[in-house]
Amino acid sequence: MNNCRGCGAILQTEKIEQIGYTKNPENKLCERCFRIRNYGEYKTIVKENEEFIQILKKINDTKDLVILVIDAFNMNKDLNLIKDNIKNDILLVVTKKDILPKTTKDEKVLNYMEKYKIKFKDKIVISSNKNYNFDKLLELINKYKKTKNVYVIGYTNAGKSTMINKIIYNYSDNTEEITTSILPSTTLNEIKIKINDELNIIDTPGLLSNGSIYDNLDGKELKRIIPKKEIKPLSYQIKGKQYIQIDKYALIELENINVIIYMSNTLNINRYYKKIDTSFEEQQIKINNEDIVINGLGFIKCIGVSKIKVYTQKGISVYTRKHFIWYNRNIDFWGIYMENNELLELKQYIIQKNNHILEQIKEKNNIRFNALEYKKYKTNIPTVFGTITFISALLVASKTLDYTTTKNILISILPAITVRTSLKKYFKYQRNKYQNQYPEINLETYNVEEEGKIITDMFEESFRLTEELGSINNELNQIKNEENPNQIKVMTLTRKKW
Ligand SMILES: Nc1nc2c(ncn2[C@@H]2O[C@H](COP(=O)(O)OP(=O)(O)OP(=O)(O)O)[C@@H](O)[C@H]2O)c(=O)[nH]1
Ligand SMILES: [Mg+2]
Repeated sequence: MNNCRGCGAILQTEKIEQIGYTKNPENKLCERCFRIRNYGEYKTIVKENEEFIQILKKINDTKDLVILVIDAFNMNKDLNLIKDNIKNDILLVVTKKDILPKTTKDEKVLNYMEKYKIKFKDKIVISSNKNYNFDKLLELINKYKKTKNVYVIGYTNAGKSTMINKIIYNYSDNTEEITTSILPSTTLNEIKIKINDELNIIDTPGLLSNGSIYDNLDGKELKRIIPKKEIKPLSYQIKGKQYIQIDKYALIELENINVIIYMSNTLNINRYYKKIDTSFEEQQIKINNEDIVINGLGFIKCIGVSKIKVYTQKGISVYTRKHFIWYNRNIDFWGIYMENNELLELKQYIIQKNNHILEQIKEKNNIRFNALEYKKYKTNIPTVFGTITFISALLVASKTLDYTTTKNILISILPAITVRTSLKKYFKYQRNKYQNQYPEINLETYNVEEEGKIITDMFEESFRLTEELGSINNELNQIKNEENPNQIKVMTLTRKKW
């Protein structure tokens, strides 16, 4: 009997419920692959890691190059199973880059992989969906392969088969296609694909991750949990005790900490100020500027030191790791405060970079935003707070409003007023400055009515600016960790506040 060309299972005509079943032994695909491809119907298969370990051992007996595929969004806690069983040369491929925020740099992602303590021949970041970096990938495969055969291994759902399909499509006359799907254990056995006379790529079934949320879910739910495109992170500043409910999958109890949630944007994520009842199992975690990973669901970047309670279904693995993403798009403004001489060089670099961006902005003959200059015009928060408190006190005293309403109004308008007042001051300064530089444009025509629009423009520019400066921010954060943690403060205001 032949193997199914979609999943590798041995074709059989006897047992409908078992893998590899097909009505007609002449078929190239089993019934399950046919249904996944033509009707998007998923059938879960329960596999054991033991089978996979046998495959690893077999690979270990060869000299063949191994490509280890890791899902950038759903990385593993460790890779001990692979480390213990494979001594071949390994090329590391981190895939699904398209899901990470655009500002995430490949280099940073690859450096992060050092934590696995495996000596890779080389490392590369790709995206099969965006066909990103495949020429380079093929170059590396050709450079490091010792024989014609190259094995592709990794955890289930990492994107191994999708990557191989892209290689076939890009570089081969072969028209075969391996079955891929959102369900774990899509590939069931080895599948050898001839790319050209010099190269065969061998797909393998994926390892199962312990305690993954994937295990308990059907195809429909997996589609909601697994992000398909760039995730837009959600930021929360938690004051006191608050609760964040992540759809029906998790509840998190937080206290005095800032968090940024990196999860699929199709999930319903809500913040509550009162305790929510849950039948889920509690896990307590001490956090010191780390990520919390909920296996399969995503991760939460925690900025601060605190104790956190995570409630999930029994058996789901929840653990901490060092921050994976240093910068998120939701940050509107940030100011850098540096005192130390050792950081002067870096400061120079920022100013240069900033000037370069300013040059580009000037080219457009427009009033735009400069984060470093804006810093000088930032309104002092205590001043605004004091003013508003005074007005509120008057309102409460004159019985116009009650205390709670006043407090809520205060909290909701304070950040907006602070930023707006600062922007107005900054805007005025910019107008004068640019009027001198560009006498031919009559900046006075930007009157009060238009100011709103211009401020919006400035925000747009500031998003781009912060994105550019985000990469510098990475470096700053690293220096901050290694040197003195108090030397740099990063001030953030989130877009949501507006
Ligand atoms: N966004 C995004 N999704 C991807 C990418 N590559 C694969 N996927 C998706 O990830 C899921 C799993 O892909 P597969 O190629 O079947 O994964 P696999 O590693 O072969 O999984 P098993 O065969 O179960 O071991 C599918 O829903 C793919 O569409 C990518 O580059 N970007
Ligand atoms: Mg597969």
